[in-house]
Amino acid sequence: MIHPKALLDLLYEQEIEFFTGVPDSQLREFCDYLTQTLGISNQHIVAPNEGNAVALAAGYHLATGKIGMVYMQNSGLGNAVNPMTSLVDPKVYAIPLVYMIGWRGMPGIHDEPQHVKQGEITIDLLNLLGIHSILLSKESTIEEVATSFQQTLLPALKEGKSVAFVVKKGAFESVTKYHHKVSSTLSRERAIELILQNTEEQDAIVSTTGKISREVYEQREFHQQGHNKDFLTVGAMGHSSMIALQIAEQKPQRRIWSLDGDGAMLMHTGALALIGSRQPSNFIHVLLNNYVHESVGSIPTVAESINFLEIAKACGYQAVYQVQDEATLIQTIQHIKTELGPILIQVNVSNGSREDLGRPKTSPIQNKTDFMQFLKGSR
Ligand SMILES: Cc1ncc(C[n+]2csc(CCOP(=O)(O)OP(=O)(O)O)c2C)c(N)n1
Repeated sequence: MIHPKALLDLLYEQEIEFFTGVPDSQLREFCDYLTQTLGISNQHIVAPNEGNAVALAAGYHLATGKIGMVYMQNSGLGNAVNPMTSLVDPKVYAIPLVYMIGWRGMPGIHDEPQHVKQGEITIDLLNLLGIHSILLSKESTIEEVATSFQQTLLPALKEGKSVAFVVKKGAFESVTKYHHKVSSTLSRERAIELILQNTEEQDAIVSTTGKISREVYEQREFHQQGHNKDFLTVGAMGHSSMIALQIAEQKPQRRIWSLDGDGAMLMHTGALALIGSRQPSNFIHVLLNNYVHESVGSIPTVAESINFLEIAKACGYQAVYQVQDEATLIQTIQHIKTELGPILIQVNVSNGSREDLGRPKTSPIQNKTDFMQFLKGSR
């Protein structure tokens, strides 16, 4: 195992002192240590998406001549491939970067369905991208990592190529957990429970990636309601509101609830502009805002420094609401029953979740089949 400090020291020796990315649970110790040591600063920026992080590190290099590090879960490679191939690649600007990539869905290790394909192709994809990588695992020592870094990664960086640390589960020693304080006392799961219990028979739910979808699933189990009204966007972070938008347009007689997180909404904020421009009157966007990427730790998003309500209004949403207690949430849900969308309800929720939160037991295909059957019922 490697202590995050030892790895950071190794990077500092090479003057790698700029860090940006989107957090991952498999990189939790590293991200926590980084945030504790550097805060959110001009040395450490949490990017809206992984492609943005690559571009930030490219800008850093242009301005300083130095190399930056981009951290991400391997699912973020999808967001990053475009700037990796058409910006920093040696065939374009040859801007060297060091990636740190959490390897979910590693073949041979059980993981959730959304990680399986990406896990299978991660190493091949890095090879295709021409990125030299070294594996960090439970068995790794910092001495070995330092040697491989010197022997294989450093020469590639000097040629303008990018390199990667690919991180298996348990590679990092534990550190003090970073916790970002949020003032709300309403839990995200309770807010989800209240929403699900106050929707109408024909309403459909599309929930975002991470614990929001897990909590939707658990609340349906708890209330013995079945899962056919909910589409759980288990992967494709940041895209669930677009799934919801098209369902709303194709099923105008139903109300469609898009349950989003602040991290997900920031990842692809252009979605708000499209929702506003399409004007679906049956679309209710719920932002469960805890100001952090809670599903993978407690690293903050930039949600605290922006106003989602104003953004939604400017994009053309018909009405926007902000709530932070149970009574107001219920009142708002009742109130909007006669209102036309698109509507945004920002629910300020606390930062945290149940230790024993489960994972969906139905497969994604089963979820899709049941949900489509439910939607068939009426327009
Ligand atoms: C493209 C991509 N990057 C990163 C992840 C890892 N990931 C899963 S959930 C999550 C955090 C989501 O944060 P937010 O939308 O604010 O919801 P919260 O967990 O705080 O409720 C992250 C970073 C992912 N699944 N996909």
